[in-house]
Amino acid sequence: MLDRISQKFTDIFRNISGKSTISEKNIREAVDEIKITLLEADVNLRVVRRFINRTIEEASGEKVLKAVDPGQQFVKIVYDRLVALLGDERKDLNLKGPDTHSVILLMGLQGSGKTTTSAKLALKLKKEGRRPILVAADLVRPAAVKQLQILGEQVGVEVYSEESKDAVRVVKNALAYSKKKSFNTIIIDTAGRLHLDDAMMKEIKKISDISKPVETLFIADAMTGQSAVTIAKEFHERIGISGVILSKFDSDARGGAAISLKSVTGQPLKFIGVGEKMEDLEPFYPERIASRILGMGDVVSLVEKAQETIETDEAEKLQEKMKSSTFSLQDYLEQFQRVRKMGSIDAILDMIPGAKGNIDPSEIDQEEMKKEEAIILSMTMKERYNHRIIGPSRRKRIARGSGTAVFDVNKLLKKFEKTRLMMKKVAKSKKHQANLMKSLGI
Ligand SMILES: Nc1nc2c(ncn2[C@@H]2O[C@H](COP(=O)(O)OP(=O)(O)OP(=O)(O)O)[C@@H](O)[C@H]2O)c(=O)[nH]1
Ligand SMILES: [Mg+2]
Repeated sequence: MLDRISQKFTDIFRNISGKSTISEKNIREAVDEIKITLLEADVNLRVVRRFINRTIEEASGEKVLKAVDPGQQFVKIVYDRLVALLGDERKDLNLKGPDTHSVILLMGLQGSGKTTTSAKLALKLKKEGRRPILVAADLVRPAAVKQLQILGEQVGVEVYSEESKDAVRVVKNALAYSKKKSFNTIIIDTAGRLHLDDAMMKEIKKISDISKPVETLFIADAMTGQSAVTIAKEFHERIGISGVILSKFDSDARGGAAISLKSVTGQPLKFIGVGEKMEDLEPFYPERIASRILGMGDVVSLVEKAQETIETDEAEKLQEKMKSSTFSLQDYLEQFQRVRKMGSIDAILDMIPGAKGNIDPSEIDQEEMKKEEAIILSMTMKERYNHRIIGPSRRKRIARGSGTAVFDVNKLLKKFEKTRLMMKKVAKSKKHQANLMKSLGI
């Protein structure tokens, strides 16, 4: 996924970071390379131009903070611009409440992944507690209805179908049926064509008029790059789409469609298809994709989030504590609480470059964290600040107070001691953020 483009960006960034100062010329050179990279990735030309101009503007005007590595500053500018291009914030489906009907209409060219995505969406929404039904409104391709029925069965969602050639009528009947059977989410799979044609547009327009979808989603095949983008735009102009799902993103090394879609159509990317299995549908997060494209993990947002949650002087104090070995169980507890503020463990692991391979998420047991937190909360302040006083009888009391066993208390104290030692080392060597996180046991 995005291998080729992220490799190029990694090379460009390696070049520019590592420089202690950057000149206009360095920026020009890096920007030129970025331009070539984006064009090679099949990003829309106008999008590239705008992106490059804004980047130059910001990079030249930017007051590079003394404390911050200028190369990093440049990377941050490129990252921020890319996030903006990808749509800034995550946009979820706009569905109505469970007591009313929400229609989701899927459209796109032949083979773009409409049928597969319909079933994936049905599964996702079912898991979220909605009552979805799939409607087979592709009556053009002979095996289309059967395909949807098979997928529907696989995800355990009913499929509405009729022996008919009139897709508009099928949809009308499906709506009545759904109301009667109290399905609240109606997902309509429509026919694709090899090219845009009037008959297809007219049919979809009619289906849209009678079903009044809350979401009209264009399924764009990531592999087709710019042509997917041009066609999405056409669909938006003629029918009006509310969002895009980018399918086959798992096979996309270039990322051109992902980068251009939002800015060319004006409509957000809502999901990405990342495989052929029914579970292979992921929410589209502009920040995560930007980081993947730039080949840097979510490191920028990790740093930002860390800054948000840890006040600067607090962070300094923590560093001091780590170095001087005064890091206490109370600090350890506060780390847990901070981690929680930063989001889930999985989200944090996603952000740390290299962590995915090196840290096994299953080792980071959220239940374990809760347990450890309960244990520390059962200690007195004196114990939290000086863990050495926690002898056998205190351990027994703490275990009782936290609803755990003495074994758990012992385990936590051992882990804490080990963490302290590692932190001391890390703080001294000012190693990578990932190491720090690792030593914190997260
Ligand atoms: N790797 C990968 N394959 C996908 C993805 N989405 C769909 N496919 C595959 O793409 C092919 C076409 O998918 P369909 O869902 O049949 O596409 P469609 O748009 O309904 O096609 P028509 O109904 O013929 O217009 C199938 O082989 C799918 O398994 C995806 O996200 N990743
Ligand atoms: Mg289909």
